Amino acid sequence: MLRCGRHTFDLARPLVMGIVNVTPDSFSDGGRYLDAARALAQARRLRDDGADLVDVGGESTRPGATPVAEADELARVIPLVETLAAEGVAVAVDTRKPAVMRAAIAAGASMINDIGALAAPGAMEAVAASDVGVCLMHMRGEPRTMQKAPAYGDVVAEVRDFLAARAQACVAAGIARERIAIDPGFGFGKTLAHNLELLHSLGTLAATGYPVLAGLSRKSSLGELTGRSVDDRLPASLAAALAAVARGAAIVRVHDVRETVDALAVWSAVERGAR
Ligand code: 7PJ
Repeated sequence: MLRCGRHTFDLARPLVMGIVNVTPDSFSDGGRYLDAARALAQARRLRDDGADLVDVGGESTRPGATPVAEADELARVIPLVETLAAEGVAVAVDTRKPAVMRAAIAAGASMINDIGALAAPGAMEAVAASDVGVCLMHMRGEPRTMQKAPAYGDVVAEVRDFLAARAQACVAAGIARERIAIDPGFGFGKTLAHNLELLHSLGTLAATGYPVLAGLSRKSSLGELTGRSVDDRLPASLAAALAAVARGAAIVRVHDVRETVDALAVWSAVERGAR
């Protein structure tokens, strides 16, 4: 089970988290409203397509991205969380900022998805003071510079030990084990070789006992493997999602929810050996 506020998920079948980015349209004064309306429509579509969780993010964390101001992130994310939560959607909020976490939880969010694994001062306390779920992700460095020659001794052991330690710190801070998921953070300070080692050995992370979330959708590693541009990585993303689930991932974070749900329906039926 994974407990996320008023939503409790049975992990007997893999969960799908759909991605909604609330990104600014800077060349228009009406940008903020239009962006919000577009993000809401996208979130509803992902829900209708079968997403178990919708992940809302107001800060770009792609390699090379620069940080966003707290007020901007709040303005982008919170109205969307309020609307979706009121519609009964399980909303995850992708943020590293404690103030955004607190506002998101007050607005009805069910999960905090932190690429910084609650490292910011006050972040762990913000989650502990609530009953929402949390995804702890591993990242080496910072988005602006993280792809500049990341190096590890044993990437799988280092990522596992980091995540296990962060999860343990969360439990010590009063966050129940059933509220915690862990994520190796594909592409966050990792080369293609690192990502492949981590994906191949995802079972080592799953052996910690925490549900593992895998985010590979459209990522550049898939581009490196296939030679395809970001708009042309759906087949690669589906293969990556199935490979992750086959190695023990409990949750896949994807852009293409409808296609992923279909792929998982077939994969799961074969696993069961029955309809
Ligand atoms: C991830 C994420 C991921 C989690 C992003 C992108 C980059 N959160 N946020 N795991 N990736 N938990 O989607 O390409 O892999 S932003």
